[in-house]
Amino acid sequence: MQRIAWTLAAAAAALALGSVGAGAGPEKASKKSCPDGRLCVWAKRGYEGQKVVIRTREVSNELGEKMDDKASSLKLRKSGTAVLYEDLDAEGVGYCFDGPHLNYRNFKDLNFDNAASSTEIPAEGAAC
Ligand SMILES: [Ca+2]
Repeated sequence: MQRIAWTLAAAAAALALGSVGAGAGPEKASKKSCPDGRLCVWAKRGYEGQKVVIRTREVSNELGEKMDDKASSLKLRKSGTAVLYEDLDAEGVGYCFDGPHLNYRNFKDLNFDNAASSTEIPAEGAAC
């Protein structure tokens, strides 16, 4: 039992050292990263600026409530398709972003910059 405890402590110490030792890099990277199982949307192209992290697959107005008409890039770390809608409650024009592990760095290319207000992440694709 003692040995197991020591091993866990060593592993925890190694993890702590790892994050400290890497310096300022990880903090900057984390602003641009997106955790597994989430859709992350940024206010600026290239995964910069304010970030909204969405978990639910259901229609959600979280994006519109926190960052309405500002979305400019996204990462999808979830299976299925992320759909971003122009208006709240999945209304208006919708754009599909297929996953998993999908990145889209500039909505301007879609003529959909600074427009999205709601999201949905159907597991089995979407019609758009
Ligand atoms: Ca909108």
